[in-house]
Amino acid sequence: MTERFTPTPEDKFTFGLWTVGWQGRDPFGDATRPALDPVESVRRLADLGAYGVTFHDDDLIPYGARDTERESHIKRFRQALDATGLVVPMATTNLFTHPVFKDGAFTANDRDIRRYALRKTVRNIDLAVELGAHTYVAWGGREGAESGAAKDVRAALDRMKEAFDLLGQYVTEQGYDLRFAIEPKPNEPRGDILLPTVGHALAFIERLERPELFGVNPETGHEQMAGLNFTHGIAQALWAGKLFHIDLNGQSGIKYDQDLRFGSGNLRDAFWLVDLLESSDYTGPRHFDFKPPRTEDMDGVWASAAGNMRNYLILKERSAAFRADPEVREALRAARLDDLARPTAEDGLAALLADHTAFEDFDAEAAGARGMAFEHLDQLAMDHLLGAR
Ligand SMILES: [Mn+2]
Repeated sequence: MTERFTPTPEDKFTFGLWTVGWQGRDPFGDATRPALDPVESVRRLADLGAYGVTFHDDDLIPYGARDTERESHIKRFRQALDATGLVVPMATTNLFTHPVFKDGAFTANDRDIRRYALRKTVRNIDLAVELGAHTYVAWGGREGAESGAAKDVRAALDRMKEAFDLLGQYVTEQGYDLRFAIEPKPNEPRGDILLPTVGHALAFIERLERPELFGVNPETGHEQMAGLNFTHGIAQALWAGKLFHIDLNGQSGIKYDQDLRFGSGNLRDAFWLVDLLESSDYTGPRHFDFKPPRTEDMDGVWASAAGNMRNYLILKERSAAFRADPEVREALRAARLDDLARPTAEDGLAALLADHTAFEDFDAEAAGARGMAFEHLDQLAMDHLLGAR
């Protein structure tokens, strides 16, 4: 492995315990790998050069564990963190595995289940803060429906807002330095999931009591499952000041959630994503939410985990080379990116309306005949991405 693609904690790569710990159980087949001790995951990820780990409450503490058992799981995990220097920048709640959540958690039709879901979340928020997390992810995997009359979507959104307002109130009253990142997904496991895309989530956040505490945690595959351009979604989240966290993985087009290692599937979009992220003011973790395919044994799991980071670093180098290339700079000018960055009417509305060159004397035929030179620019990007320059 080339030295320059070896990750270090400064790269801020993080992994969910549920990623390397996935045993390969899918709707059609049993587990193909043994259970993985979270302590082992922490050690192996540290050895690979990761910066941190993240968890759902039930990844760390088996569902239904007694308090004393719970404490001993937390203690072992904390000792592994201390021994390796790995941090916990983010945590989240499992509100989807147990049958109680079959119709959702914060938007379940049953009120007592909604109250239970909030208490389960609050309990894990306390643990997240104890372990040093500053971001709390909320993926509403079961918040949705398979049929029309079963879910009054407007009432469900009222309940979703109520839940997030209560959680915002809780962290504020506790004085926690913790922000929430809502993770959109269009479907799976529900037929249709509420807040299906980055755009839906951004619009929802503005209706909350404390919108400043809420941002998004977009996942590569989730946007691509909806046929959307992931990098454009990330750009809009950045533009809105709402990119609080990010889930990187790979996905081949519009199909089931593949959770392939980062760089698989749409490689061109992965290139543009790294290009965007590295030129942005996002300083948070580069979090991988992937599943090592169930064909792999444990050696394959660690190879897959390492591949995420290696691909990111390769793309980061390719993007830097693209941006530094004098021919690219010239091509960007030819494509008039500098013109796009310039306000359309910095002279004001009155001056625009009085400007005959803007309309009366404007030669739309000549302007319409001008080439945009985008293909040359894109080929330069391809050359850099493929290592041909
Ligand atoms: Mn996924």
